[in-house]
Amino acid sequence: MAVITKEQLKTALDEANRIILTVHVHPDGDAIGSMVAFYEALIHQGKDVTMVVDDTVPSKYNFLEAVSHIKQVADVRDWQADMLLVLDASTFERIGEVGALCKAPIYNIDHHISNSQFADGLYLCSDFAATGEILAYLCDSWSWPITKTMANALYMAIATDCGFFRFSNTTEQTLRMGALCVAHGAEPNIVSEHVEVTTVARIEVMKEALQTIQFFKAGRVAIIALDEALMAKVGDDTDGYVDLIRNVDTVDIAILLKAVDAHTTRVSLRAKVTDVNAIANQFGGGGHVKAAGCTIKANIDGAIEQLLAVIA
Ligand SMILES: [Mn+2]
Repeated sequence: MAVITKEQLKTALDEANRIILTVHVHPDGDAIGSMVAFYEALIHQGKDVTMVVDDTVPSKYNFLEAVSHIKQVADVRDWQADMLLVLDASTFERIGEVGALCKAPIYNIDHHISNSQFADGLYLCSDFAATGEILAYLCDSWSWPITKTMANALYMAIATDCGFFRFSNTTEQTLRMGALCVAHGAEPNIVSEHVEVTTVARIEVMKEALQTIQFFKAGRVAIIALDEALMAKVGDDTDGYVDLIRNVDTVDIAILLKAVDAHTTRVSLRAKVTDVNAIANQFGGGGHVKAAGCTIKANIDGAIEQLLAVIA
Protein backbone atom coordinates (compact mmCIF):
# COMPACT_ATOMS: atom_id res chain seq x y z
CA MET A 1 0.00 0.00 0.00
CA ALA A 2 1.40 3.35 -0.93
CA VAL A 3 -1.26 5.86 -1.91
CA ILE A 4 -4.29 5.65 0.37
CA THR A 5 -7.78 7.15 0.39
CA LYS A 6 -9.29 9.42 3.01
CA GLU A 7 -11.22 6.42 4.35
CA GLN A 8 -8.10 4.24 4.62
CA LEU A 9 -6.33 7.08 6.44
CA LYS A 10 -9.27 7.38 8.85
CA THR A 11 -9.21 3.64 9.55
CA ALA A 12 -5.46 3.72 10.21
CA LEU A 13 -5.87 6.68 12.60
CA ASP A 14 -8.78 4.97 14.36
CA GLU A 15 -6.68 1.84 14.91
CA ALA A 16 -3.55 3.64 16.16
CA ASN A 17 -3.27 4.48 19.83
CA ARG A 18 0.20 5.95 20.21
CA ILE A 19 1.16 8.31 17.38
CA ILE A 20 4.42 10.14 16.84
CA LEU A 21 3.86 13.27 14.75
CA THR A 22 6.63 14.91 12.80
CA VAL A 23 7.29 17.39 10.00
CA HIS A 24 10.17 18.37 7.75
CA VAL A 25 13.42 19.96 8.90
CA HIS A 26 13.57 23.75 8.48
CA PRO A 27 9.92 23.75 9.53
CA ASP A 28 7.78 26.50 7.98
CA GLY A 29 4.37 27.88 8.87
CA ASP A 30 2.54 25.04 7.13
CA ALA A 31 4.61 22.38 8.90
CA ILE A 32 4.28 23.88 12.39
CA GLY A 33 0.64 24.97 12.03
CA SER A 34 -0.34 21.58 10.62
CA MET A 35 1.49 19.68 13.36
CA VAL A 36 0.08 21.57 16.34
CA ALA A 37 -3.45 21.58 14.90
CA PHE A 38 -3.45 17.86 14.19
CA TYR A 39 -1.82 17.19 17.58
CA GLU A 40 -4.84 18.79 19.24
CA ALA A 41 -7.25 16.98 16.90
CA LEU A 42 -5.68 13.59 17.69
CA ILE A 43 -5.66 14.32 21.45
CA HIS A 44 -9.42 14.99 21.12
CA GLN A 45 -9.70 11.57 19.52
CA GLY A 46 -8.15 10.06 22.64
CA LYS A 47 -4.73 9.36 21.12
CA ASP A 48 -1.40 9.38 22.91
CA VAL A 49 0.54 11.82 20.72
CA THR A 50 4.13 13.05 20.74
CA MET A 51 5.25 15.88 18.46
CA VAL A 52 8.90 15.86 17.47
CA VAL A 53 10.92 17.75 14.88
CA ASP A 54 14.61 17.26 14.15
CA ASP A 55 15.29 20.99 14.05
CA THR A 56 14.70 24.17 16.00
CA VAL A 57 11.28 25.78 15.70
CA PRO A 58 11.46 29.49 14.78
CA SER A 59 10.27 31.57 17.76
CA LYS A 60 7.69 33.48 15.68
CA TYR A 61 5.44 30.40 15.93
CA ASN A 62 5.46 30.44 19.74
CA PHE A 63 2.18 32.40 19.85
CA LEU A 64 0.53 29.03 19.16
CA GLU A 65 0.42 27.58 22.66
CA ALA A 66 0.86 23.94 21.58
CA VAL A 67 4.25 24.77 20.03
CA SER A 68 5.66 24.49 23.57
CA HIS A 69 4.83 20.75 23.43
CA ILE A 70 7.02 20.11 20.35
CA LYS A 71 9.97 17.97 21.39
CA GLN A 72 13.50 17.87 20.07
CA VAL A 73 14.81 14.43 19.05
CA ALA A 74 17.01 14.17 22.16
CA ASP A 75 14.01 14.77 24.44
CA VAL A 76 11.94 11.84 23.16
CA ARG A 77 12.34 8.92 25.56
CA ASP A 78 9.93 6.46 23.95
CA TRP A 79 10.10 5.91 20.20
CA GLN A 80 7.63 3.01 20.31
CA ALA A 81 4.44 3.91 18.48
CA ASP A 82 1.64 2.46 16.38
CA MET A 83 2.16 5.11 13.73
CA LEU A 84 4.74 7.66 12.64
CA LEU A 85 2.59 10.37 11.07
CA VAL A 86 4.60 12.64 8.80
CA LEU A 87 3.06 15.95 7.76
CA ASP A 88 4.15 18.22 4.89
CA ALA A 89 7.35 16.26 4.14
CA SER A 90 7.86 14.82 0.68
CA THR A 91 10.87 12.57 1.28
CA PHE A 92 12.16 10.33 4.08
CA GLU A 93 15.34 12.43 4.33
CA ARG A 94 13.27 15.55 5.06
CA ILE A 95 12.30 14.27 8.54
CA GLY A 96 15.93 14.01 9.67
CA GLU A 97 16.83 11.55 12.42
CA VAL A 98 13.19 10.89 13.32
CA GLY A 99 12.97 8.43 10.44
CA ALA A 100 15.75 6.26 11.83
CA LEU A 101 14.64 6.50 15.47
CA CYS A 102 10.97 5.63 15.03
CA LYS A 103 10.33 2.21 13.51
CA ALA A 104 6.52 2.45 13.45
CA PRO A 105 4.61 2.21 10.15
CA ILE A 106 4.85 5.55 8.39
CA TYR A 107 1.79 7.50 7.28
CA ASN A 108 2.28 10.70 5.32
CA ILE A 109 -0.17 13.55 4.68
CA ASP A 110 1.31 15.86 2.08
CA HIS A 111 0.66 18.22 -0.82
CA HIS A 112 4.02 18.15 -2.67
CA ILE A 113 3.70 16.92 -6.24
CA SER A 114 7.31 15.69 -5.92
CA ASN A 115 6.42 13.32 -3.03
CA SER A 116 8.72 10.28 -3.25
CA GLN A 117 6.04 7.91 -1.86
CA PHE A 118 8.33 6.80 0.97
CA ALA A 119 5.46 6.12 3.39
CA ASP A 120 3.59 2.87 4.01
CA GLY A 121 0.44 4.94 3.55
CA LEU A 122 0.45 8.23 1.65
CA TYR A 123 -2.51 10.61 1.58
CA LEU A 124 -1.44 13.08 -1.10
CA CYS A 125 -3.42 16.08 -2.34
CA SER A 126 -1.04 17.80 -4.74
CA ASP A 127 -3.68 20.32 -5.83
CA PHE A 128 -4.05 21.62 -2.27
CA ALA A 129 -2.11 24.77 -1.37
CA ALA A 130 -1.01 23.52 2.03
CA THR A 131 -0.95 20.49 4.27
CA GLY A 132 -3.02 22.65 6.63
CA GLU A 133 -5.65 22.88 3.90
CA ILE A 134 -5.78 19.07 3.73
CA LEU A 135 -6.13 18.82 7.52
CA ALA A 136 -8.91 21.44 7.64
CA TYR A 137 -10.68 19.49 4.90
CA LEU A 138 -10.23 16.19 6.77
CA CYS A 139 -11.41 17.55 10.12
CA ASP A 140 -14.41 19.09 8.37
CA SER A 141 -15.35 15.93 6.48
CA TRP A 142 -14.87 13.69 9.54
CA SER A 143 -16.80 16.15 11.75
CA TRP A 144 -13.80 16.40 14.08
CA PRO A 145 -14.09 19.52 16.28
CA ILE A 146 -12.00 22.52 15.19
CA THR A 147 -11.17 24.59 18.27
CA LYS A 148 -10.07 28.21 18.16
CA THR A 149 -6.44 27.21 18.75
CA MET A 150 -6.63 24.63 15.96
CA ALA A 151 -8.29 27.22 13.72
CA ASN A 152 -5.46 29.72 14.24
CA ALA A 153 -2.86 27.02 13.58
CA LEU A 154 -4.58 25.76 10.43
CA TYR A 155 -5.15 29.30 9.18
CA MET A 156 -1.43 30.01 9.65
CA ALA A 157 -0.54 26.78 7.84
CA ILE A 158 -2.76 27.59 4.87
CA ALA A 159 -1.98 31.32 4.68
CA THR A 160 1.80 30.96 4.84
CA ASP A 161 1.94 28.39 2.01
CA CYS A 162 -0.18 30.47 -0.39
CA GLY A 163 1.33 33.89 0.35
CA PHE A 164 -1.74 34.90 2.34
CA PHE A 165 -4.01 33.87 -0.54
CA ARG A 166 -2.03 35.60 -3.29
CA PHE A 167 -0.09 32.76 -4.98
CA SER A 168 -1.22 30.64 -7.92
CA ASN A 169 -1.92 27.66 -5.63
CA THR A 170 -4.78 29.61 -4.03
CA THR A 171 -7.99 27.91 -5.14
CA GLU A 172 -11.65 28.31 -4.32
CA GLN A 173 -11.20 25.54 -1.77
CA THR A 174 -8.12 27.21 -0.23
CA LEU A 175 -10.24 30.27 0.44
CA ARG A 176 -13.09 28.11 1.69
CA MET A 177 -10.80 26.31 4.14
CA GLY A 178 -9.42 29.69 5.24
CA ALA A 179 -12.98 30.84 5.83
CA LEU A 180 -13.71 27.64 7.74
CA CYS A 181 -10.80 28.47 10.06
CA VAL A 182 -12.10 32.01 10.59
CA ALA A 183 -15.58 30.59 11.27
CA HIS A 184 -13.97 28.52 14.04
CA GLY A 185 -12.21 31.48 15.60
CA ALA A 186 -9.01 32.03 13.61
CA GLU A 187 -7.80 35.65 13.73
CA PRO A 188 -6.08 36.56 10.43
CA ASN A 189 -4.62 39.79 11.82
CA ILE A 190 -3.11 38.05 14.86
CA VAL A 191 -1.58 35.30 12.69
CA SER A 192 -0.19 37.89 10.29
CA GLU A 193 1.28 40.03 13.08
CA HIS A 194 3.19 37.05 14.48
CA VAL A 195 4.24 35.33 11.28
CA GLU A 196 5.21 38.45 9.37
CA VAL A 197 6.97 40.04 12.33
CA THR A 198 10.38 41.49 11.55
CA THR A 199 13.16 43.18 13.48
CA VAL A 200 15.57 46.06 13.00
CA ALA A 201 18.37 43.50 12.64
CA ARG A 202 16.47 41.70 9.88
CA ILE A 203 15.84 44.93 7.99
CA GLU A 204 19.56 45.73 8.21
CA VAL A 205 20.35 42.32 6.68
CA MET A 206 17.70 42.88 4.02
CA LYS A 207 19.45 46.12 3.02
CA GLU A 208 22.59 44.07 2.36
CA ALA A 209 20.64 41.32 0.61
CA LEU A 210 19.11 43.88 -1.77
CA GLN A 211 22.65 44.71 -2.93
CA THR A 212 23.10 41.12 -4.17
CA ILE A 213 20.15 41.14 -6.57
CA GLN A 214 21.05 40.23 -10.14
CA PHE A 215 18.84 39.98 -13.22
CA PHE A 216 19.41 37.53 -16.10
CA LYS A 217 17.75 36.49 -19.37
CA ALA A 218 16.36 39.94 -20.18
CA GLY A 219 15.06 40.35 -16.64
CA ARG A 220 13.02 37.12 -16.64
CA VAL A 221 15.24 35.59 -13.96
CA ALA A 222 16.08 37.39 -10.73
CA ILE A 223 18.51 36.04 -8.17
CA ILE A 224 19.11 37.17 -4.62
CA ALA A 225 22.07 35.54 -2.89
CA LEU A 226 22.85 35.19 0.79
CA ASP A 227 26.53 34.32 1.16
CA GLU A 228 27.95 32.66 4.27
CA ALA A 229 28.50 35.99 6.05
CA LEU A 230 24.91 37.11 5.37
CA MET A 231 23.54 33.68 6.30
CA ALA A 232 25.28 33.96 9.66
CA LYS A 233 23.37 37.19 10.29
CA VAL A 234 20.08 35.90 8.84
CA GLY A 235 19.96 32.63 10.80
CA ASP A 236 17.29 30.10 9.91
CA ASP A 237 14.56 32.54 9.07
CA THR A 238 14.94 33.24 5.36
CA ASP A 239 11.26 34.01 4.78
CA GLY A 240 10.59 37.16 2.81
CA TYR A 241 13.82 37.44 0.85
CA VAL A 242 12.49 35.98 -2.37
CA ASP A 243 9.52 38.35 -2.05
CA LEU A 244 11.94 41.22 -2.67
CA ILE A 245 12.24 40.12 -6.32
CA ARG A 246 9.24 37.95 -7.21
CA ASN A 247 6.93 40.85 -8.02
CA VAL A 248 9.30 42.65 -10.40
CA ASP A 249 7.29 43.15 -13.60
CA THR A 250 9.72 41.35 -15.95
CA VAL A 251 10.49 38.47 -13.58
CA ASP A 252 9.13 34.99 -14.16
CA ILE A 253 11.58 32.99 -12.03
CA ALA A 254 12.72 34.40 -8.67
CA ILE A 255 15.58 32.55 -7.02
CA LEU A 256 16.92 32.76 -3.48
CA LEU A 257 20.39 31.28 -3.00
CA LYS A 258 21.63 30.45 0.49
CA ALA A 259 25.25 29.47 1.09
CA VAL A 260 25.52 26.44 3.37
CA ASP A 261 29.32 26.26 3.05
CA ALA A 262 31.92 27.04 0.40
CA HIS A 263 30.76 24.11 -1.76
CA THR A 264 27.03 23.87 -1.05
CA THR A 265 24.18 26.22 -1.97
CA ARG A 266 20.51 25.82 -1.08
CA VAL A 267 18.15 27.05 -3.78
CA SER A 268 14.55 28.26 -3.50
CA LEU A 269 12.73 28.80 -6.78
CA ARG A 270 9.46 30.69 -7.29
CA ALA A 271 7.80 31.20 -10.67
CA LYS A 272 4.87 32.91 -12.26
CA VAL A 273 4.85 30.71 -15.40
CA THR A 274 7.76 28.27 -15.59
CA ASP A 275 7.60 24.79 -14.00
CA VAL A 276 10.30 25.17 -11.34
CA ASN A 277 9.63 21.70 -9.93
CA ALA A 278 11.15 20.41 -13.19
CA ILE A 279 14.19 22.66 -12.72
CA ALA A 280 14.66 21.55 -9.09
CA ASN A 281 14.30 17.91 -10.18
CA GLN A 282 17.43 18.28 -12.31
CA PHE A 283 19.39 18.92 -9.10
CA GLY A 284 17.70 16.19 -7.07
CA GLY A 285 15.15 18.52 -5.49
CA GLY A 286 11.50 19.27 -6.07
CA GLY A 287 8.38 20.74 -4.52
CA HIS A 288 5.55 22.31 -6.43
CA VAL A 289 5.18 23.53 -10.03
CA LYS A 290 5.43 27.19 -9.01
CA ALA A 291 7.57 26.82 -5.86
CA ALA A 292 10.40 24.34 -5.45
CA GLY A 293 13.81 23.88 -3.91
CA CYS A 294 17.05 21.98 -4.30
CA THR A 295 20.65 21.89 -3.13
CA ILE A 296 23.53 22.41 -5.56
CA LYS A 297 27.06 21.21 -4.80
CA ALA A 298 28.75 24.47 -5.74
CA ASN A 299 29.36 27.92 -4.33
CA ILE A 300 26.92 30.71 -5.15
CA ASP A 301 28.57 31.67 -8.44
CA GLY A 302 28.71 28.02 -9.49
CA ALA A 303 25.07 27.54 -8.56
CA ILE A 304 24.05 30.56 -10.63
CA GLU A 305 25.97 29.18 -13.62
CA GLN A 306 24.36 25.73 -13.31
CA LEU A 307 20.86 27.15 -12.84
CA LEU A 308 21.10 29.48 -15.82
CA ALA A 309 22.29 26.56 -17.93
CA VAL A 310 19.06 24.62 -17.33
CA ILE A 311 16.65 27.56 -17.49
CA ALA A 312 15.38 28.06 -21.04
MN1 LIG B 1 3.41 22.88 2.81
